Amino acid sequence: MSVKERTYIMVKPEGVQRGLVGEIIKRFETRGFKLIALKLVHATKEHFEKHYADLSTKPFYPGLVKYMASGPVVAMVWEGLDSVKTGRTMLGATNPLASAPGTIRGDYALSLGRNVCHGSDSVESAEKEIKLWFPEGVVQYESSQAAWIFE
Ligand code: FUP
Repeated sequence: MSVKERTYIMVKPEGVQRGLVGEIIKRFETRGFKLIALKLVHATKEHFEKHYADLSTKPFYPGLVKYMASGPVVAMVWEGLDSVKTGRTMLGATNPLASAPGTIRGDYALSLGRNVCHGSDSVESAEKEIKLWFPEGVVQYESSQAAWIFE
């Protein structure tokens, strides 16, 4: 059964520098998700060490953290039916060599370490990531997406 949930989506530094922010926002908006938090932030290495804590034993972790802190990222929370799983499908496989055309990575990325966009991999990670990036909370508002649009 489909459930309404929230996911954390982040445009990575090269996505911001390449001017892909609007394109990524557009894909989530037109898919039918509701934007409930958004900011441009140049976060510290310490912040990314927390964000990627699950990967701390991996050999690529130091480079990943250094890269992610090298420039601003766009942090967003999107809400809607199955947003975590659908968000991952929209992103495509982690390694752009395997990501299908039509996905964000399949359309815009060529290398694993520069794969344009992050998306939570589970509802639990989404909750943790949303708390980490938006400790101030998210905005409450009625969107134009009337309930009858969705089954
Ligand atoms: P994803 O959930 O798709 O972002 O993938 P992971 O959490 O497994 O990896 C996080 C980021 O680490 C990836 F987006 C890119 C980077 N990475 C590498 O640089 N090398 C690897 O071998 C695996 C991941």
